[in-house]
Amino acid sequence: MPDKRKIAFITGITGQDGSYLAEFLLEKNYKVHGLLRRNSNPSYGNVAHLRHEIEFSFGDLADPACLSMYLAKIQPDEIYNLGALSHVHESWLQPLATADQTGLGALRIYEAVRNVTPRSRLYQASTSELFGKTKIIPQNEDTPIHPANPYAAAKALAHFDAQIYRESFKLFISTGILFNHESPRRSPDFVTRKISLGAVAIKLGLKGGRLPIAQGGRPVINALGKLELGNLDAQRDWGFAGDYVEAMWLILHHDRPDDWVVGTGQVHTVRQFCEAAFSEVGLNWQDHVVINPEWNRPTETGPLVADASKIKRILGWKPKTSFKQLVSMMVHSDLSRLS
Ligand code: NAP
Ligand code: F7E
Repeated sequence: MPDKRKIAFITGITGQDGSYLAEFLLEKNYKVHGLLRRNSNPSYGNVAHLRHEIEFSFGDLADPACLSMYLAKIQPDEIYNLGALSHVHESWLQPLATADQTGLGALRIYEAVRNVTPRSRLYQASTSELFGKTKIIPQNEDTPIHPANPYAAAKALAHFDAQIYRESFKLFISTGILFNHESPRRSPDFVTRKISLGAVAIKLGLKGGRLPIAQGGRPVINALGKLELGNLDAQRDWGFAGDYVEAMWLILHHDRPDDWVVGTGQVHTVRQFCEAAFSEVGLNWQDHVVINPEWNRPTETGPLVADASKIKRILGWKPKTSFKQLVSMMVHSDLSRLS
C-alpha cells in the first residue's frame, strides 16, 4: 500500500519549536523529515525522544545543494523553516554567521522550493524582533519593520524575500511573526530558562559540577551563589511554545499565503518573571539576583506587544497558556529534572 501520509520537512528540528512542531505533526499522522546538522558527536537535541519516528537528513542551511537534493527526494507537502542562529545577544558577536544562517539560509530554501518543489507550502519563522525600535504599540502585520540588531536584520531579509518570492513567483510562502515563546525546552541562553534553572539550582543548593550551564557556557549561578542578569526592566510578550506551533500549522492551512502576527498581547518585565519563578520555589528573588552589565545589549528593543487579532479572527487561534502557568511549568520541569 502506498504511504498516503502528508509529508513535512522541518529545518531547526532539534530546537525548541522544531521539537513541539514534530510532536504536533506526528500526532496528526504526518511523515516528518528533519534537517540535522552533523556534529562531531551526533546530537538530536530536543527530539532525542522522537528519533525513531523522524527521518533525518544531514545538512545545513549554508548548503544550497543539499537543500535542493533533499527537497527532490522528500517531495514535502509542507516545509517549516525554523533553522536559524536565533540568539539576539549572540548575533552581535557573530553578525556574519547570523546574516548567513538566519537571513541567506531562508533565501536558499526559497530558491530550492522555486526550482525543485514549487507546489510545497513553506512556513518562514519571522519574529517580533522585526519591529525592534518601533514606537507603535501594539504591533500587527501593518506595523513598519525597524530592526535593531543583527539577528533582526537577518530575519528582515528573510521576511522581505518571503513576500517577494510569494508575489513574484506565486509560491505559497507564509510568515509567522511570532513574539517570544518559551517552554521547559528553551535553551538556557534565553532569559526565561536561565531564571527557571537559576531559581531551582538555588532552591536545591546545587554547587560546582552539579550546576547546569547557562549563557556564555558558564554555570547558571556564580561563585557567590547568585543569578546574574542584565536589564530587569526589559519587557516581553511571552507565550508557551507548545501553543505557537499550532499557529504555524494553521497558517499553512489557510487558503492563501500571508503574514500573521502571533502572541498573547500581554507584556511582563524580566523582573516580574524573576518574581514569579522564585516565588514558585518559595524564595524572594531580590535575595538571589544580581545585575551583571555584561548581559545588557547595545540596543534594547520594545516594548514589543502583539496585536494578534488577525490570526484570532481568521484562523481561530488563541494562546491557551497564561504567563503564570508558563512560569510554573518551566520551574516545575526544572525541579524534577534537577532534584
Ligand atoms: P532554537 O531553539 O535556537 O533552534 C534553532 C534551530 O536551528 C536548531 O535546531 C539549530 O540546530 C538550527 N540551526 C541553526 N543554524 C542552522 C544551520 N546553519 N543549518 C541548519 N539548522 C540550523 O530556536 P527556536 O526558539 O526553536 O525558534 C525557531 C525559529 O523561530 C528560529 O528561526 C527563531 O529565530 C524563530 N523565532 C523564535 C522565537 C522564540 O521566541 N522562540 C520567536 C520568534 C521567532 P542545532 O541544534 O544543530 O544548533
Ligand atoms: O531576552 C533581557 C534581554 O535572550 C529577553 C529569541 O527567541 O525572542 C528571543 O529573543 C530579554 C531581553 O530573548 C538577561 O535584554 C536580561 O530584553 O530571552 P532573550 P529575545 O532577545 O527577546 C525573539 C522574539 C526571537 O525571535 C529570538 O529568536 O531579556 N535580559 N537579562 C536577558 N536576556 C538574556 N538572554 N540573558 C540575561 O541574563
